[in-house]
Amino acid sequence: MTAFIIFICLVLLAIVIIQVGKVTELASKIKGEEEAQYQSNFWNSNLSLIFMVVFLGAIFVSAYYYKNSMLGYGPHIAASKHGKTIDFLFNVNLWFTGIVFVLTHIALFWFAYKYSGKRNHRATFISHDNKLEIIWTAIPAAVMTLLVVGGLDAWNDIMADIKEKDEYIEIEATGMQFAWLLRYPGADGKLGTRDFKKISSNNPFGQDWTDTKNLDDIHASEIVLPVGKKVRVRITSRDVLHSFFLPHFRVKMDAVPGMPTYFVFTPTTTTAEYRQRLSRYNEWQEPSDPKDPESKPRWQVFDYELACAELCGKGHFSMRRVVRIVSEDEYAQWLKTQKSYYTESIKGTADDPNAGGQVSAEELKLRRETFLAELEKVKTQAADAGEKVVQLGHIGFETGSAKLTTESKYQLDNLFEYLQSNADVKIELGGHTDSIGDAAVNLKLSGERAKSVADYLISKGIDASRVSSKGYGSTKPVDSADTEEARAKNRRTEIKFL
Ligand SMILES: [Cu+2]
Repeated sequence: MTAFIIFICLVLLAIVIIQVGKVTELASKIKGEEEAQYQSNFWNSNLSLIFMVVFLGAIFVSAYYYKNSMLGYGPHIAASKHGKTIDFLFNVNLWFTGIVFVLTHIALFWFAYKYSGKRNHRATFISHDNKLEIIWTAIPAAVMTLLVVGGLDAWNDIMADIKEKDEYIEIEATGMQFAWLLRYPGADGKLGTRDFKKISSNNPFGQDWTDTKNLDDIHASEIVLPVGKKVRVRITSRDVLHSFFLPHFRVKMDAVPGMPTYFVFTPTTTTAEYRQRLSRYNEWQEPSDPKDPESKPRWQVFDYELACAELCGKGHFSMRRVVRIVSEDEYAQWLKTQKSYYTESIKGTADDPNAGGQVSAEELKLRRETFLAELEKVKTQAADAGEKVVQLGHIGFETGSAKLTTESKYQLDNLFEYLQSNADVKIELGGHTDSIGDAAVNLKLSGERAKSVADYLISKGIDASRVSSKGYGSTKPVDSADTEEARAKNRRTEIKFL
């Protein structure tokens, strides 16, 4: 029994010895791992400090490197009045967030370095600190308020509509898949009314041709604007959402079907000035066509552009339009070369509800001025210069009849007015036809037509003794050629001073 107990004791002793060895081994193992942990903490904290320097450095270097490609920097300063405000606000925000960004990143990596796990270091624990809470709530709140109030103020300024006394140009941009349709108001300065039901291939805006404001409206293929003048763009859409975007002017406004929007801005830099500005930068000296080193440098072919900033479909990219900012003189000249869409494409066609009976106020004014000047010139010409004859244009008769068309009354009223204020003038109205048809019939019709003109004037109150009429038929052609053009010239009514 004693031998058995001794044996058990020896076994237990052996177990204890083994266990103690194991524990020692384990303890030393743990000790080494901790050492390894501290070692790794040391490397991580130091490397993160290096990372911070490289990271922040790269941010500053890349910002500096690309500064000439960013709107608002280098050559890309805003080309509109409010654009400068927007750029300023962007910069203020960039500075505030930039400073915070840099400081928080420095703090983040510095803390990781400074408080990395080290031997004999213990973490402390802060449960709550009122002062700290107040500081980090109050400072961001104050900064945010400053930014928001400043931004709101600028926003109200930028989005304000035209005021009553303002002098401005109003143009219209209509987005469609896939183009911008551009409309100018013409000489009267007013855009005519539209009705979507009237939209057709001949009438892309759906203009109402019975509205005289529409008659001088211009359809333009590019935006041309004078520098320094306030512009109001009326923005609409014909189909889906588009967005009217002039990046260089910091103008962006959605074009919403059924809901016209607008944007008011004042361009401050002409295209030529902007190109000049770009020419001072090396990257703008590169050839405009990368495949052709002989092509013009990029700055010379630069143009402001209108884009669509809404992904509106497959052909979205093709909505680009060129925008040209020019001097006031150049603008006036360009405007003169633009033709009224009504006069060019609608007048006299089946789409014209006026059938020539309605003429825009501007055109009437022009007709009147030219006509009165012509009358005055011929009246005062030297007696030996031959017969004093003026063509009475812009009047017409219904086919085969002596009945005057509605449109005729405008020019007849001008003549009436002239006779009224020149009491010494006596005239003969001569009717002329072309040589087509029976000569006797032509003679009779020309006489009747001249008479109906005379009758009109007499009915308005001109003394019958001052206005006579005579039909010449085809006996006095002004052009004897056998062409339709010549015949059209020969069909005429003349005013002869007696
Ligand atoms: Cu679009």
